[in-house]
Amino acid sequence: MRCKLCKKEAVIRVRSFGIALCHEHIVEFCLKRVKEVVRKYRMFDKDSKVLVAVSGGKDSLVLWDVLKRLGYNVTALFIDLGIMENNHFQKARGIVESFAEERGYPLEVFDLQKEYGFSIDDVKQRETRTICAACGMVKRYIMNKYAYENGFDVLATGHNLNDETAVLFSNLLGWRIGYLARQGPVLPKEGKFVRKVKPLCELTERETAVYAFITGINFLSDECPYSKGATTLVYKRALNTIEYNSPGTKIRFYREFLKVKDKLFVDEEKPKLVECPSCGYPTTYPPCAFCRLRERMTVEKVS
Ligand code: Q46
Ligand code: ZN
Ligand code: ZN
Repeated sequence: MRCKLCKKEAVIRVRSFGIALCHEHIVEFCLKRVKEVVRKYRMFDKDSKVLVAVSGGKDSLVLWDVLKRLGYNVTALFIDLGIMENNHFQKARGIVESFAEERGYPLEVFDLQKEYGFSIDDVKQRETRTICAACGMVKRYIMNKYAYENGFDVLATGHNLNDETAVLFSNLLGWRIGYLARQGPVLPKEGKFVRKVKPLCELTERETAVYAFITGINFLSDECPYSKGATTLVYKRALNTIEYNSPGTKIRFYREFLKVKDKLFVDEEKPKLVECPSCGYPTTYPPCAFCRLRERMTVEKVS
């Protein structure tokens, strides 16, 4: 298999485009795709202050690296959630810190335990609900608050095409109109909710993996110990099977959805946002979910 552009030995077949690329040109391909996506969806520009949420996993580190190489004004935020099983967050934090140090990229670390007095392990021990729902809510709250209070114009996350199409597939199967109306690579700013973007939304998991491998990105390959049985995996597998038989399906599915979405899906039941009396951030049911969780965690610790 030879590279379409330079005829050197290829390392990947980009099936959706029907081309094979060598190690140099797949890196170029990823950079170009992100640059085009950022421009096409008007995510941000060279003057914007961008905060990238990093977890130590492949995609967020790839995103951070790609945006730096493209010359954007980027700072990364790592949230230490305090998940101790398998030393998960210790390992993740070490990887992110070394990544930043080796490349001279700016990094901020937010320690949940230090700042709020509880960790995700505490929540897991004391709450009966699914831990990922609580953890996801905590992460979204902190990322948004951090971005808002530190003057960032936009918050970027490492969701790739596989993630986006899996969510889209699941929302379509359940006809979740409100979610469909809101899904997309850009979520505009709304009051104290900062603008949120997904610059990797047109790159597949395989493409980001090859990018990470070729550019020498050392990432945390262990899954979070609490992630077992995520339902999106089922949708990802189904879409991979379809993609294998009909290359290009995923990217068409996503792009065509974005073209028709505003005509087909109207979020008529969009919940009204009010200010949380405790922290001042927007919520649908005050006090906000974060403040309620924080209250429960602190009260239970004291008693
Ligand atoms: S960190 Fe948190 Fe994830 Fe772990 S507990 Fe679930 S949501 S799986 S991306
Ligand atoms: Zn080449
Ligand atoms: Zn609140």
